[in-house]
Amino acid sequence: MGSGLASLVVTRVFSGIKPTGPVQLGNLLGALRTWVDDQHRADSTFCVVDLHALTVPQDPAVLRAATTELAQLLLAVGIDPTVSTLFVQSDVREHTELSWILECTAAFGELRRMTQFKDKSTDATFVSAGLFTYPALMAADILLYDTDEVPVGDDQRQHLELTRDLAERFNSRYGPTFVVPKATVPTVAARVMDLADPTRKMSKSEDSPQGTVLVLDDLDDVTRKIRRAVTDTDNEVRFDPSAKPGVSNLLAILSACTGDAPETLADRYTQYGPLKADTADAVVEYLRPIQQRYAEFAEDPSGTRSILLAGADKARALAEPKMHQVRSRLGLPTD
Ligand code: ATP
Ligand code: LTN
Repeated sequence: MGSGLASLVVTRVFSGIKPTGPVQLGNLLGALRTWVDDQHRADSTFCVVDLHALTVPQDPAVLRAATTELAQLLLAVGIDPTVSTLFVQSDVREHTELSWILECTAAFGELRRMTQFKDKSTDATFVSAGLFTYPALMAADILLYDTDEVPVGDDQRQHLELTRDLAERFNSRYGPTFVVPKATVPTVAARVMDLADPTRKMSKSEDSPQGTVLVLDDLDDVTRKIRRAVTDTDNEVRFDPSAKPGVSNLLAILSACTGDAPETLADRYTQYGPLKADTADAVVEYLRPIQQRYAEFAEDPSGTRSILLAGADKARALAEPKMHQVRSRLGLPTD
């Protein structure tokens, strides 16, 4: 294909994030920083997936505020609504409609194998049916927009595999309808680990205040948490995530902030202290401008809502015809 034609092929990117708590460093390094880059090379749509937050009970006022704050944080991180589409999932009703259809396309056994479901249901006192069928809603989010690429952290790979399977199954049963998407996972910091327990993923809804760096944390707290990160006792700086999870986590974080490979960075240190100090400084400098921009967006909630409503209009313009096609394929009324 000549270069003129190649430039006409548009790549579509879609991703989502749940308003389940304040955004943490793993969200930023594993997903959001890719979103910001992607919007300049692809037709990009980003979504605050509030319906996904409902898989566990939510206080309505807290959810409403968390949704607005998350959108403001995405703007502060660099999502530009003039080049990409930013909207709230529940503003576009087609997500729930397609979700039901994909629940009927997914097998019970497939959903039961999802590790996120197993992790989140194991110690829960109440396990909603929505927590179980959650990946079908995620697949609906993605498939409504003819998505080619889904920038996510490592923990979402399995959900993306299921999304691909559901798209292929639907296409083979009812005729070509959905683009089969693929996950794009960063080469570094795709799974940022908890600083206090580097064997588990940093997460915004887990209760680990010392192990979780929040993007809006006081910057002195950020430094303190990173300097106190759990490492091991042999004092050798080496990038080896399975044998040295704590040290490797710091190297991955520093790498994501500086652009240098973790193995190259490891060669520069002989002790943990300087590695921790440099990582803390790099994260602080990474977060500082985001925090400043967030403060500006946070002053204008009605401006934020206008951006989200305009984004929902743009999203609906794609979701409605796709849903019409799906209904027609299935023999549901379309008039
Ligand atoms: P929760 O604790 O409520 O499950 P979360 O912090 O895991 O939330 P999500 O909203 O589920 O965050 O995820 C948003 C994006 O951030 C996803 O692409 C996910 O893969 C990515 N992500 C989440 N945690 C990490 C992490 N520790 N390292 C890298 N990427 C992450
Ligand atoms: N399931 C994801 C959040 C999510 C998502 C999406 C990510 C919901 N819908 C669509 C990418 C594309 C999670 O738990 N992080």
